[in-house]
Amino acid sequence: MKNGNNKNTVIKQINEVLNRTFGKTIENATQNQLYKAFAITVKNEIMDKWAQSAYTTDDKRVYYLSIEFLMGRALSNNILNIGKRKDYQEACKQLGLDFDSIASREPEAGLGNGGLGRLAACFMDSLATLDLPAYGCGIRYEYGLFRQKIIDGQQVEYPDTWLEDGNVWEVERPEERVEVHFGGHIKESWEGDKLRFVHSGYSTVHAVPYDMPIVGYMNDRVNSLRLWRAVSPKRIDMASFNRGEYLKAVEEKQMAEVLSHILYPEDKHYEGKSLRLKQHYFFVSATMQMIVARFMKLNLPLSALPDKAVVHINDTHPALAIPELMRILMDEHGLGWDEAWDITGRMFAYTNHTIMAEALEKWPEQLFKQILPRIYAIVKEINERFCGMVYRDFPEKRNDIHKMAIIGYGQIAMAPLCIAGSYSVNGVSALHSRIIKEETFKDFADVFCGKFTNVTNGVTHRRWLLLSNPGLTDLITKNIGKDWISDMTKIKALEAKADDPKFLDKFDNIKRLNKRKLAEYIKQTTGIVVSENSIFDVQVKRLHEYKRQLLNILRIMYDYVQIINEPEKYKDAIPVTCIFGAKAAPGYKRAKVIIKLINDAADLINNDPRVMDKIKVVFLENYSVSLAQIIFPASDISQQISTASKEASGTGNMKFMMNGALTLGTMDGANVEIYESVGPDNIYIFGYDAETVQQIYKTGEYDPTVFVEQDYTLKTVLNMLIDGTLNPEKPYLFKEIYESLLSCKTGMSDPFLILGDFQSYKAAHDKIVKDYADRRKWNKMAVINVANSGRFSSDNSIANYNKLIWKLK
Ligand code: 26W
Repeated sequence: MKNGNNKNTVIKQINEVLNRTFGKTIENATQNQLYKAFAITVKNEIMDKWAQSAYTTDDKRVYYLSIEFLMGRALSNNILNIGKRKDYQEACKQLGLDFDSIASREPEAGLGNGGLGRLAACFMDSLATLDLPAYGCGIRYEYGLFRQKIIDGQQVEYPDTWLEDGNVWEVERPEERVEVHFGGHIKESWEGDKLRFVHSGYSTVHAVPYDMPIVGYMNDRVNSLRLWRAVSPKRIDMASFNRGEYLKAVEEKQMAEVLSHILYPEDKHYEGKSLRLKQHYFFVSATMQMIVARFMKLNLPLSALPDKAVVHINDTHPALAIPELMRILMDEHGLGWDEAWDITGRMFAYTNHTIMAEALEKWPEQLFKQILPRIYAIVKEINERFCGMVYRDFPEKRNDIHKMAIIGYGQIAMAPLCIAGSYSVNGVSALHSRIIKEETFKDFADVFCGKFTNVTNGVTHRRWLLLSNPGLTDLITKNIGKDWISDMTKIKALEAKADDPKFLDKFDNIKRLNKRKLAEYIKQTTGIVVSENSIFDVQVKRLHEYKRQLLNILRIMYDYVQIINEPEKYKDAIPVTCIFGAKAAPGYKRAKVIIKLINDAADLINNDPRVMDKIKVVFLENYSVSLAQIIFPASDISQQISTASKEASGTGNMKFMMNGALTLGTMDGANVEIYESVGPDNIYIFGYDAETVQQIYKTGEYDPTVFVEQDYTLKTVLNMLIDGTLNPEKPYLFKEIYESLLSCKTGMSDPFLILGDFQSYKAAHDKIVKDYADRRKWNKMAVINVANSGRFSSDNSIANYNKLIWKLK
């Protein structure tokens, strides 16, 4: 069919949907109705393929279990993946509609905190595109990650009511509902020669699945993201109601349904809360029941289950899937322990996403026992057998068993459970995988040496390049053909253009247009006017001390002091726009103070005429997937400045690289692999490496005061934190930050080593700004980055997972 026809078909379909659903026409529909009509039209187009993919094959599948899926908006992405972008755009043009504005009506599915949740979303996209049978399984939170506003420089949280106006994409499947049991007691009884466990006195929650389509790129596969909602089996309690106790009448119902109400906004800080534990068990129990029930329909012996299903555990949050499968196999299907453990041990693979001690999940034993009595008994048995095995088979490790035990000191540790119960354990970058194998989980690696492996993270270039940066996408295709889109390794061919001046000018122009768009957004949302000729220097990610936004803002303040001290020297300098975006966990006080500091410094610097507009500092509120899609294409510098060894991988670094921003970073996480890919001339590396950091931690040899004594300007900058310059009304606000940076004598020195890395960071930043002046050279470096970003496509990561771990057809 010719394009014109396709366009007309789209118009006709949309009109029909508008008419049937809302009794409206394109002329009199609201923007919201238009969005829904577009979404329904697209959904109708994929329904056939969805039905085919979901129910027609018996092939082995991967179930990707994750407590978070940070999906972002679906409309444009789905249109892109079914290959109808042009048709929809042209239809809009003919109708005089602004497609982007209609698409922006879609409430964003923000069911995740950051890296881990967004990775799960990119992986879903790649699984479908690589035509692999996969299910994403998680929780249908009624409220996603909070919306952030900045009021008086401070973060204020608002609820994310993404489902308020319905969700066009989801399909509720009440007929596939399962029961999940909490609390109660376990009684053992003998049935012939079999010991049986009878669970009674429990309370029941219904898990109702809601499926969302995951559309593969230009193929026939549509996988499902299955999100479970908690529903109480009880209606209101009429006995209480009749007594006039109205609150009590609904209490039990509400207690059950609260399980899928909110996403915990803590990123890397684990707290042993009972609601969270219930959330974990809720969705893994529902998922494992579903997997076994589907398998039973195949009429195969249970020992063949691992040939039909592999369960991937995204960090330890879904760890209880392991004992839950044991429970189902033993208590519901009558298998003995050894047989059940053999099946279980062949079904699970676990990815670790962080080595931060405070993020490693441990549940209080008493709480666990009370909420999940049967699962507790199973975990206890797993632990005893595991410790017994180490004792017997690894005599040289007998003294280390207490460090490896799943249960100890009144707590139940999830990482050891995952390692013991999975056939594969991986980290998310080469460096991180080495650290977990050689340090964090060294004892386990000694016992299970073959289990440990690496799969470096990746991001979907469909969302992060094709969708976000159509200008660059077209330029690439015009120059190297379109094959790179389906095989991202082929983007390497772009390197041949890195010396072509005409090409570089076009590349530069695209960046400029993207910067203009972001500049408009900045002006609209913050009122700050920034120049598209300035360097867009960006740090967007969760706010965490180890990610060191503090290092960035201190360096900005340092530049500020230099400019006002020596205006002559800087009058011709290229202006820099420093852009931040970051949410802080609501209970993370220090992170919130850092947000306040960035905003107070921004106020000071942006409004000081002596700065001559050489620096602008912008904090964009509510950093989210959709905002990220505007930011990456417009960035020149990608700040990836974590204390080496702390960032497991990072994935923002890859999105920046794909869009031609140069990395200013430490040798941490995937930065190391970016460095290897682009070579030392096309990246800016500074600071202590992971080994040095570990060495400092071991010896305790770190004295930050030395760095300050050597540098008068740095002293001035630090004093600004306590002398009221930043906030005359509340001069004490940043005192704790000041003290944390300098403390050393007390043995409480700054574990993030900010002042230790300061000088080399500042030097690297000065160099990067200087290099920007030579635009040909700069653009050449940027193009080399784009050309080498192929290995960081999540298609590559998923291909590796499949080759090394899942082995699906
Ligand atoms: C229970 C508290 C909690 C919550 C979230 C603990 C741990 C997490 C996540 C594992 C944190 C996370 O998002 N980690 C990030 O995972 C990304 C994807 O692999 C990596 O790129 C980031 O480096 C890592 O910080």
